[in-house]
Amino acid sequence: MRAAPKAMADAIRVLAMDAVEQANSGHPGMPMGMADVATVLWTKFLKYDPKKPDWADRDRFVLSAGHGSMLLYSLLHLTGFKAMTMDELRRFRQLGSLTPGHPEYGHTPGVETTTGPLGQGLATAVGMAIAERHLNARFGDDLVGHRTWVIASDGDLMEGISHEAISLAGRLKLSRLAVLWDDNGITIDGDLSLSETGDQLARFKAAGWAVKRVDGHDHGKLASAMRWATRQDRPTLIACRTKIGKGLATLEGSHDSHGKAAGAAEVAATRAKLGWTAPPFVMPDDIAEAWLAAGRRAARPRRKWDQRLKASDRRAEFLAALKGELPAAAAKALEEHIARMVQDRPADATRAHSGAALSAIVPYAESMIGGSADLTGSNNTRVKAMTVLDAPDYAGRYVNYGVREHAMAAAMNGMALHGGVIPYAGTFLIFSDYSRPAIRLAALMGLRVIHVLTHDSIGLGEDGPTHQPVEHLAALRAMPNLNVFRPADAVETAECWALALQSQRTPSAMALSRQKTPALRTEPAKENLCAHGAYELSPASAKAQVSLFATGTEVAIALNAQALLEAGGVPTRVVSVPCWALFEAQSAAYQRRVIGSAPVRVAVEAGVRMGWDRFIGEDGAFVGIPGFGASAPAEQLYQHFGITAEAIVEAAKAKL
Ligand SMILES: Cc1ncc(C[n+]2csc(CCOP(=O)(O)OP(=O)(O)O)c2C)c(N)n1
Ligand SMILES: [Mg+2]
Repeated sequence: MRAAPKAMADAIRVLAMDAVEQANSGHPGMPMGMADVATVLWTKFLKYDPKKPDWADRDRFVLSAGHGSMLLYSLLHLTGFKAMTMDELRRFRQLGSLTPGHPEYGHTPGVETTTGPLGQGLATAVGMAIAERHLNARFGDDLVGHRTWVIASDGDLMEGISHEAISLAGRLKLSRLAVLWDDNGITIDGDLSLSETGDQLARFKAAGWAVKRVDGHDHGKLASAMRWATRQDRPTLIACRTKIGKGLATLEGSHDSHGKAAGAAEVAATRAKLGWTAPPFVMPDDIAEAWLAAGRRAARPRRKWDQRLKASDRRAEFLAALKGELPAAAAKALEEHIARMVQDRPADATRAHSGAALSAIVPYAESMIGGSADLTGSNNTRVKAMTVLDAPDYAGRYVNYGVREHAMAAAMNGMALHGGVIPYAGTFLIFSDYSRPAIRLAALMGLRVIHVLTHDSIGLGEDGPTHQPVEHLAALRAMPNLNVFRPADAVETAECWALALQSQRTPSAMALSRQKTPALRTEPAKENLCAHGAYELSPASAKAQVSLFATGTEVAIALNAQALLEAGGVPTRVVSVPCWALFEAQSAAYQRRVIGSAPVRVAVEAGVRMGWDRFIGEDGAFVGIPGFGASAPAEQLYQHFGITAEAIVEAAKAKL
């Protein structure tokens, strides 16, 4: 006997309820409420292959409401993702299981992105949809043609990032993006009306989406709505009217079903109500088989796709793009650029050096997709070879993200997750605060996403303290698995770009200056010196009495201080520290050598001291900024805040 769709949806309900019960922790309400929507999507529309979770042309499914993780884990188990055994469901939320509290990318096969912070999944999905359209334009329908489906909750849509994400998606007419909103009118504190009276459909419509509302428990109507979504020329929102905890004996529709175990009595009563007689973590054969059959059906398009790929004359190029390695020609172009910079010794802002490095690489690295949050001219992120990525021809490689830093950062995560493209984009360093939650997810997921963060200090001048980062380097450096680069000249900037592009499992933040700074690396090097994170740029004339540590534009100031100290008979060395995280990855012996044994250590950075004691010790001297900046020309500010060669000399001498 074939299992009915309702029974298939109930299978999700019961698994979610039982797993949360077993863990005595988790969120049964959302998976139970959205079980019907998910059943229709995963049995009739979603293109995926449980046997090959990373098949390139699969549809992307994003559970933006990550608290409903049991919905996704149940689907993965039921449709036949091998790793997701019943035992893993039984071990929901336990150490080392494939079923952590919220879905984690890279941890669980079939999980497309890490979700949990509400709104992130939705914005990430926008990036996936951008990548899909771009690669479709580059490689054609034969190789790339899939959809991105999102399940989002009230909370996802209340978050500010949702505004940025949906307006960007609407502007780009991302017709392959569909959002299934769990329109249950409930959040944790109770009725949605406690905190929301807005009209989501009107909001999405205003942003350029096609919208529809359906009964989220009516499989027929859901299927019609999803079919409708696949025929639109713009992104689509389907408001699925649901009851949270649908099926629960007494808690159905109540916010009490959002985030805790229902309790033994409720679970028993619910089993009775659903007519579900199987014990926990046992799936009746007919239902198990119906789900596995759905998984096999969903995978059918893959065999045809495999044949098309085999026959394609773009096969090698396509696979290389997916692999994400930089073409040899691009690496070579960057090396030649570095050699040129050593010769030419340009004195300019490091943001300009970054633009020059990009001009050298981008023509040879077709997978790189640039952009800026409305600061293109300031970030130097667009090179001549790039045309704009936009509807209807998505072949361009430059995204006008608009003033949407948060969605930009999340969209870049989506692009990197999608694969086939290498995203980078710019804003001011100060506004990394606006994109930080997405940067954190990139670090957690281990994604190659490159943030170009210009105007990196008081050196930006007259825009004043609202625009002058002081704590941002420290704050970003605190984040695990994020490489924060602050290069000092053209050569270091190009070296840092090389490192960022090579770091396939680590995002990068490039802190770049607005103001000019002289060329410092004027001798050819045998290797990428920035790869060590810190290195001795200029040795002392004799046994060093003073070690100066500096980053970015302050390295040149430290070199001037070194000249003054040396002239005064104090042997002094200068260490450039372009990337703390890479320095921490060096051997202990290398670290000791670079920190050195000079009795006096001084660090120079136009920011707060936090963290610098690692280099200079508690009794070291710090030349930087203890508080906020000020509005004035850059040179005056460096004088005003005492970040000068003379001040460094004084600080060193006071310790000698
Ligand atoms: C950025 C962020 N803030 C807060 C939370 C904690 N949180 C998890 S779910 C939720 C809201 C629940 O309402 P809804 O999104 O409608 O989900 P439902 O209860 O309907 O499943 C909150 C505040 C979070 N996960 N992310
Ligand atoms: Mg809700």
